[in-house]
Amino acid sequence: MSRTPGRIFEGNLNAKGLRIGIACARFNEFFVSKLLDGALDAFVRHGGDLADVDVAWVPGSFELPFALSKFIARGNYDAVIALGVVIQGATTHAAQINSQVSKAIGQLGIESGVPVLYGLLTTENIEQAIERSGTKAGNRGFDVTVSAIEMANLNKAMKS
Ligand code: INI
Repeated sequence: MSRTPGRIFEGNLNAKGLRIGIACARFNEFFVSKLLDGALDAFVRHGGDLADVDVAWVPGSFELPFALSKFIARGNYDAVIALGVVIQGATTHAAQINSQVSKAIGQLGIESGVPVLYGLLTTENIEQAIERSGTKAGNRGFDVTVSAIEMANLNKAMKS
């Protein structure tokens, strides 16, 4: 017996008319600026208008949830994205930032009703950061922006 579901909700990858806010951590800016380049490239290549992207810079990844919540409070974004790079050092500092920030970002996404996307690189070393910010493992900023476009459109679809 074949089963037919009711409605199936999906977000398309068309960024035309979407507005997004991108929070960027200045710590490890060398890599974060590459992630931002990738994010803007993805948005434009999917039909978005650069003028519809706002960017907020914060000192480090720990401050990303604050900027995301400010974007959300402005009320005019279809999705918001966090970009940061946390590289493990000799202490547990990076692990503490990662756990705090991933929890806070996840919580914002659940509570706000606005899609919140996690575009942080959490790497063991600089080489892994290089690989994921525009070289052999792609560009995490590009990938997370495609997901943001999909989630923004899914959110619109699920409202009707
Ligand atoms: N912030 C990062 O974005 N990446 C890091 O690797 C990092 N490390 O390793 O220290 C980092 N620290 C700064 C932190 O995010 C805050 O800006 C700072 O603690 C002030 O609150």
